[in-house]
Amino acid sequence: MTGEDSQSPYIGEHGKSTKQKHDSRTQTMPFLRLSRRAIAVAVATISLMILSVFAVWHFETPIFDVSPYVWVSSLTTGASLRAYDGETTEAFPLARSTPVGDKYLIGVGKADITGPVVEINFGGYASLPQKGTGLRQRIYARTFIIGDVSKPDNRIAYIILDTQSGDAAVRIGILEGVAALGSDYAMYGASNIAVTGTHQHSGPGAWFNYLLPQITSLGFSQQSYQAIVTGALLSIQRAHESLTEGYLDIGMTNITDGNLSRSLYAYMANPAEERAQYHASTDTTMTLVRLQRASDLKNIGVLSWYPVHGTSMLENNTHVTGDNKGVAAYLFEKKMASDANAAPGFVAGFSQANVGDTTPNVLGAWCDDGSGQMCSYENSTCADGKSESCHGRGPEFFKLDLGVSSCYEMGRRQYAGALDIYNNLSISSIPVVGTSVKSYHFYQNMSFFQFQLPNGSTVQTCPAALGYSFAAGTTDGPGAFDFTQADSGSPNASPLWAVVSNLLRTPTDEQTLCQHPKPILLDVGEMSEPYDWSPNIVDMQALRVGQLIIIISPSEATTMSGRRWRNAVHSEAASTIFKGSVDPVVVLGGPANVYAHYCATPEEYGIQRYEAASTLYGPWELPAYINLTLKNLAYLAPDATGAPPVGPTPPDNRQTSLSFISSVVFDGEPIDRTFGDCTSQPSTSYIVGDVINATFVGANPRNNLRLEGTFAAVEQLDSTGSWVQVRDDNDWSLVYTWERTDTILGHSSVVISWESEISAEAGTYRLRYYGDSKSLLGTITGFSGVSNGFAITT
Ligand SMILES: *[C@@H]1O[C@H](CO)[C@@H](O)[C@H](O)[C@H]1NC(C)=O
Ligand SMILES: *[C@@H]1O[C@H](CO)[C@@H](O)[C@H](O)[C@H]1NC(C)=O
Ligand SMILES: *[C@@H]1O[C@H](CO)[C@@H](O)[C@H](O)[C@H]1NC(C)=O
Ligand SMILES: *[C@@H]1O[C@H](CO)[C@@H](O)[C@H](O)[C@H]1NC(C)=O
Ligand SMILES: *[C@@H]1O[C@H](CO)[C@@H](O)[C@H](O)[C@H]1NC(C)=O
Ligand SMILES: *[C@@H]1O[C@H](CO)[C@@H](O)[C@H](O)[C@H]1NC(C)=O
Ligand SMILES: *[C@@H]1O[C@H](CO)[C@@H](O)[C@H](O)[C@H]1NC(C)=O
Ligand SMILES: *[C@@H]1O[C@H](CO)[C@@H](O)[C@H](O)[C@H]1NC(C)=O
Ligand SMILES: CC(=O)N[C@H]1CO[C@H](CO)[C@@H](O)[C@@H]1O
Repeated sequence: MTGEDSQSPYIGEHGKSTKQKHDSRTQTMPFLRLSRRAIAVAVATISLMILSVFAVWHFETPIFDVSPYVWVSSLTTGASLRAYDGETTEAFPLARSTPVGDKYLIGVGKADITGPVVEINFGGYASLPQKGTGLRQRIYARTFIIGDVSKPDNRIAYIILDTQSGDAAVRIGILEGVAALGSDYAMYGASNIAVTGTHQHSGPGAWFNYLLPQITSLGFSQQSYQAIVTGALLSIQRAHESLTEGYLDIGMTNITDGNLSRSLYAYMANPAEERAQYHASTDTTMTLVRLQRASDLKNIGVLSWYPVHGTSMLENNTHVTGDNKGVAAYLFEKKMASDANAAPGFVAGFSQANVGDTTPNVLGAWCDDGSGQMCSYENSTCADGKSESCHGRGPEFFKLDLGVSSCYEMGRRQYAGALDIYNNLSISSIPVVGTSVKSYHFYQNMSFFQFQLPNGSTVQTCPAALGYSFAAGTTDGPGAFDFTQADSGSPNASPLWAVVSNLLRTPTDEQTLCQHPKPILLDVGEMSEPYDWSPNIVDMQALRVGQLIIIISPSEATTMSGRRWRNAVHSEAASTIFKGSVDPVVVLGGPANVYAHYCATPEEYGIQRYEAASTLYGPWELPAYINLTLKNLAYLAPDATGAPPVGPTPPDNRQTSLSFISSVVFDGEPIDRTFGDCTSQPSTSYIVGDVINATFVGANPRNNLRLEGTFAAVEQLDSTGSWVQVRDDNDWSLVYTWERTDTILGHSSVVISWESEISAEAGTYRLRYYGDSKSLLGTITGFSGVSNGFAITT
């Protein structure tokens, strides 16, 4: 089968033998007569086959089990106001009613990035069976542009993607796209565009630049990649076109029920004196910046940072969502649509922070083996000594709805915290002052990068490698193999993986020593066939607006890593850039620009739980990131000129990536039916809170992503007798599910399911489905179908 996704340049034509290289590493490989490239292709294929076998064991049937539920009417209540958590900065200045900060150029933009919602593996859990079957909530790019009024070329563009992370391929695509927009956009580029991900785990994958995260998605999908890049560019254009003068104000709050440490055992390895400086084992502070335009003092957006994993939607969910941060943004934007102080087109950005060891599964990790026990503290195992039955529980886990209700609740908590801050900003805030807007960016090669620790010792980082505990996964998504966390490296662990790991690459002695005490499972940084498995080159970037400094992290920094990094920047910036004039506010955003897995502290690294096993560049990764950030901080000074050397160019694998993803062949209509026919009608009446379903003759949604549009809609009959659309794909309550019912004849069905909210108005409604079918000749034709009307009563 050929199609847009079937680029396989290394199969067949390039598969012939090339000259042998007999170094110490290839000699450990059993297939000496094959080229390394052929071996790599074979191994990649074998890995996929092995993974599919495991997949069949783990998931016998397509999973879909969304219990009807009614969510809290949180839009009006919110949480009670909480005291500001003073752990990061000084107290608020006095109350005021007019802006006192400096003026900046400000602009916000939002655009749809929802790629193929079916038949594509989700990015995040790296779980082969987790392929999309539909959509609960569209995902977005949200861009915040801030510029210097007097030097308008000095700008930053902070992009938040509802994706697992930033990525090297996506970043290159965005930079190319911005360059093509012409001279109006000449001030945006590598230095000042930050591409961050919310770290959700329920969106289409297959857009990653490097091979390792492509394995479960069967390679690279041009369609999935392009949806993100196109939407990100549109959000930049919208933000750029909305630029106007305005003010920035910072507020903070303490959201104590929004996260939990999922690796407390590792956290406790950090020095006691250091831990004693903090009241909790995760950061509970949300920092929020409000963008207020000067013309009418209306607010155009908010941009916040709060650390919590986007793993509320569980590994067995197969509907696209923005996870808890997607919910928070949805609720906030919806609330602002009727807020007198908010401008039309208000954009709410909920950005990820030092997320590494946090979990939204705040009730802790439990063994689903009938024992009623919590998982072990040290290595998150259950009575059988394995991690597979250990699962973190969200606040509404008992609903057994694949995480839907817990996700909504964890999003609501962040929304409520942000709203608290927002509502208080007119009373008190930290106004952003100092007109300069600065940034720097460079690429850093992490392979054997030597530098000095503050105590003078010289240490180095290493080529990327993943330890044994990587394969164990986490309590948010346990690994499918019998690896455990905090593994000593002499495993009873799956011999399969040991074999695959040796086939792939035996680490050099230098690498083994460098990564010590990590037992290396996958020496990904030294594997470049058929193309690089993981990044060795990372993006180092920081942005500054007034006294706000944003560290852009390529890795998921753990709680303590984020604190050390922020504190180091805070004290250096206070004494060098600001010279005591104003107290800097330092936040960390990521994972951004490239996905460089995790960043644990050296002490946590010694424990080798998942986060440390996934700290790619060895024990000194965090000190290296801090060294590189501080060394370049002077580029953020008001009078700074020039830029750091660009550094080595990372590989661009967009054209060379393998793909085993098949494209849509065709869609067929059952006899006597046409696309869009409603084959199962809703009842004639319901009570608010009921789940209302309709089934339609469907077609594959990959034929047309309907970006900026919708697959599903609820229409209400208004007083003039017209049908008005009142819900669409953006609404959490409206769920689109696609199912292939006959592969040979190309039949499929679509269920539109409205989990009507208790706040829904009484009235007459109907459900509509928008689809696009593909003929045998490849022509794609749009259609829509509608259900009978039904009444909702209170
Ligand atoms: C909001 O303002 C009130 C009164 O000044 C204060 O008590 C409360 O802590 C503030 N809340 C936040 C989130 O800043
Ligand atoms: C933040 O919340 C935690 C947990 O309730 C509490 O211990 C801490 O004192 C709060 N921080 C501040 C500054 O109030
Ligand atoms: C989904 O996974 C959770 C564990 O994380 C489990 O409790 C639940 O039973 C699973 N649901 C289905 C339908 O498999
Ligand atoms: C990165 O550094 C390693 C070790 O010094 C070197 O072998 C490699 O060529 C470098 N990569 C690039 C792209 O410069
Ligand atoms: C970073 O390391 C270099 C040596 O590579 C050293 O000269 C410098 O002092 C270090 N910077 C910081 C801030 O630790
Ligand atoms: C410097 O600190 C590192 C990390 O704590 C430690 O391993 C090393 O021994 C120290 N070096 C000296 C000279 O104290
Ligand atoms: C997990 O931790 C327990 C308790 O420390 C220990 O007995 C067990 O050996 C550990 N398992 C592995 C595989 O490391
Ligand atoms: C509605 O459709 C969904 C998705 O197919 C299904 O899980 C659910 O059971 C249906 N609910 C009702 C009330 O028919
Ligand atoms: C470390 C910490 O602050 N943990 C809190 C996380 O959230 C739960 C409730 O959801 C609290 O009970 C914990 O104290």
